[in-house]
Amino acid sequence: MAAGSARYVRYILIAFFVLAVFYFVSDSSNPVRVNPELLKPGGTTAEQHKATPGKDAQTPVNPHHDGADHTATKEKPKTPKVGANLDPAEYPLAMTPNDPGFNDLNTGIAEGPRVNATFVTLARNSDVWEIAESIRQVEDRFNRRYGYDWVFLNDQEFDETFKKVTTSLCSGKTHYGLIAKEHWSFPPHIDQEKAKKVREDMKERKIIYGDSISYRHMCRFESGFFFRQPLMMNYEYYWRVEPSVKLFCDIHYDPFRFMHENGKKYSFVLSLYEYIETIPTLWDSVKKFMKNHPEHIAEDNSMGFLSDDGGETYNKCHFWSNFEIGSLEWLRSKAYTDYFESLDQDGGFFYERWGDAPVHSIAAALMLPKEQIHFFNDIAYWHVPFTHCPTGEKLRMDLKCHCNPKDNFDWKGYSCMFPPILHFKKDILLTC
Ligand SMILES: Nc1nc2c(ncn2[C@@H]2O[C@H](COP(=O)(O)OP(=O)(O)OP(=O)(O)O)[C@@H](O)[C@H]2O)c(=O)[nH]1
Ligand SMILES: [Mg+2]
Repeated sequence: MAAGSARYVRYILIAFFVLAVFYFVSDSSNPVRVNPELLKPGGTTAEQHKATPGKDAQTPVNPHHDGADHTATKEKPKTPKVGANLDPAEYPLAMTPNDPGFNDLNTGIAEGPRVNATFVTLARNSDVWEIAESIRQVEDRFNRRYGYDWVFLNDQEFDETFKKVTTSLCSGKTHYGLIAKEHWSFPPHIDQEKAKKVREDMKERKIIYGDSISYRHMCRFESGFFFRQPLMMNYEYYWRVEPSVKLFCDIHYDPFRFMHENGKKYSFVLSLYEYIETIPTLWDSVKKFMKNHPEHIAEDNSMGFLSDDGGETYNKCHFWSNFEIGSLEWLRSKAYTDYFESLDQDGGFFYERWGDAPVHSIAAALMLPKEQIHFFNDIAYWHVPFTHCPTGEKLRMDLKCHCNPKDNFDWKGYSCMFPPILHFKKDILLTC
């Protein structure tokens, strides 16, 4: 009996021993329990990006951080210093490879001041996968280091899929706004019969979007209302992003800061001629506005970009507004809102098919001094069917661009870059 118990005790001890060995072996075979990204100095995850304050907060720099790699000693990662109140002079913009910080693309969140700015997208729920592509491009090439917010606007409620997909892709906070009916409908002064006849006629003449009511609401909304949506009232600058656009080069500096610190109010990457069938009387309306409001016309304006005969006729040149970085405060100014009200009263959004691109461009060219309009040569961009790709090889290599310079639209026949180069000579040649 005693010998039998001893044998049981031996079995139990052996079982304990085997279990202990098994536990230690399995534990040491999987030593990486921490996301390695988190061990890198300044390493980021989507969650960390979200936690990063976009504009107001100021977080202290780790006083022990000396720039060395402490991964091996598992020193806590440095907390990036970000905030609206930081001195821009201490964080110069990395505009060229010689500037400090140019090579910091993979060291996590960019330190320095932030501007009160947001991305903004008007979209339908059905645009979700196309806007997902655009967001991914913008985040990969720029915003993953900055965490700027993103505002989505729609004339219908956004659905859960749209919100879930876009929020998962954006590094900053996301906001979803429903557009008020009066900003997406016919104003009372529009004669419905007349507007209907125009649509039927344009359909027959096969004018693109000529028979569409929603396209007209979209153009009027982008011309006169997006910047006064309640969500947009929280910001001073915007960057417009449309579904299915591409960015081809890394952006090493903060374009919002560039705009703010250089007093720029409007910017573009592509300019071209408008389809005249869509705006036959737009210039007459503009001339009426200029006559009624000479006080809003800038002295050093860009009439030479819009007209080849001193303002008598419009040459159809405009900045392509599916890409814009601009000042919301300028769009909310009395000058711009007087301009929009005047055009809106004339009814061309519905009696013709005025696009927001010529509407914004004419306003910028007439009401802003030349030096407040900027051409971002280094932001390489595609919206079907046109590409802006910097032609300078060194710039493309420095910015790791993946566009073919032969696709660059700037010098092609339908582009308006030739007049702006002449007209904005001083600005463009010095800044690109
Ligand atoms: N919510 C909403 N958004 C719209 C509607 N129509 C267009 N949009 C958005 O308005 C912007 C411009 O519309 P697009 O259809 O891209 O117009 P476009 O750029 O002139 O034409 P494309 O060459 O087709 O891109 C895009 O961001 C669209 O997602 C609409 O009826 N409702
Ligand atoms: Mg588009």
